[in-house]
Amino acid sequence: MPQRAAAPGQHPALNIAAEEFARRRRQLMRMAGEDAALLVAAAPERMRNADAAWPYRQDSDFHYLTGFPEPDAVLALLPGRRHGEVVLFCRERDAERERWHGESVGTERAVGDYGLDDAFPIEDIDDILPGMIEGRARVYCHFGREPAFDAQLMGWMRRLRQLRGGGVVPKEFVALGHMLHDLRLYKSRAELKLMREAAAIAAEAHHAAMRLARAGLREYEVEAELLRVMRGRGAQAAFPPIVAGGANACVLHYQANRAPLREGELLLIDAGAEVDCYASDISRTFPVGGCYSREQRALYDVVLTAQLAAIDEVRPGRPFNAAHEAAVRVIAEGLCVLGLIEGGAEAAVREGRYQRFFPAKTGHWLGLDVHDVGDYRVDGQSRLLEPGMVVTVEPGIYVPPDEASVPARWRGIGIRIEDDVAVGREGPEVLTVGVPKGAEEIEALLAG
Ligand SMILES: [Mn+2]
Repeated sequence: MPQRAAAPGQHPALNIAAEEFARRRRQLMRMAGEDAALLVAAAPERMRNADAAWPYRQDSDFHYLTGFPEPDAVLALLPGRRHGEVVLFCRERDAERERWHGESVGTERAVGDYGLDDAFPIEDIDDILPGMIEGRARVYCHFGREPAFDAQLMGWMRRLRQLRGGGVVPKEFVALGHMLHDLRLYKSRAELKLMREAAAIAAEAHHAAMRLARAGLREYEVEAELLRVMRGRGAQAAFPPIVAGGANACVLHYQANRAPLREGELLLIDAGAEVDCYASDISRTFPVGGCYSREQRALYDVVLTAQLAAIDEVRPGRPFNAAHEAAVRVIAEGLCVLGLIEGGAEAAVREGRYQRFFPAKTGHWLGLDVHDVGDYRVDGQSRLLEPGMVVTVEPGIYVPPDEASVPARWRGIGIRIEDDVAVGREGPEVLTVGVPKGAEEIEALLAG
């Protein structure tokens, strides 16, 4: 990926200042302690077939700590090291390679542009890194994820032992995830800014999709419209969009996107944009043809009421799970009132009978990953929300097309409404306000 020279203190092509990346690394080193080493690898390039690679996406942890965009790189954090604590191993510049694959950053520019202390060619890592780890008590890294990295790590330990006089091998390997992922859970102002941008672009894409969708089109034509808007704004899709007409909406992770849209059916779209590696995630469900039927509208209003009740729980001090519990209550009540489940709502919740129509959870952390990192429970208890955390709120009702326990008119209706919500000091901040979700607002938009 070509890199322009960066303005001082600023990453090239990034909205997050070099100082913020440096702060994250310092925080992590402080948590790990003076006698630790931390190793984080870039995402490997993955081949689709022969010499055609899958589109490259940097590893989120590596990005979080460096902003460095290339594969074939390893970050070593070495707290207290006299010659520099922050060391990157990366590709050296190579004219022949660049002729085929484009410009790379190279060790020289990496130091200046990314605020590192030192950079070495990745080819030399086996010779250099073991000596840097020597004498440290603990190594923090991910293991059991990338077989190639696991093997490399063991190789470095073997080398360490072979150092002149016999090197001191670290006593402990510690999983880096817990510490690092806890940092990633709290979004900074700059991160929230990127997430608002990712949300705004996804909102625009949903708008365009709503305007385009009509009977006779294929689901993939609507998908193309979503992608057109996202790519047109310089963003990527954060995940393959779900464009699910009619009963396809009852398949929670529907991927085929090739059925024709039919008049009178609902269309569920779940699509998000990614901006500088930060994701958004929006779902809307609207009628092909412009008007909700009576049954569709009844279920839609239940889901919307549940979603609003759940969003209201996204506040500092509330447990993560409170939003889900609020949504479950509203959905169970709604399903009872409409006669889709028998008996009282309380019993339906207690016995889990609502799960036949709402089998999912109401949300997840959102950030660099769509299903972002971070523990949902602490000491067995649902984690309390704090300012800077971001969650999705996405209740739904899905009546399977073969659900014999309900009258036929309800069958095959699938509805999800999803917004991205930041925990603000004052309360919930909905990042995805750009797309209407009231049934009448949506009908007005479709009529326009
Ligand atoms: Mn989601």
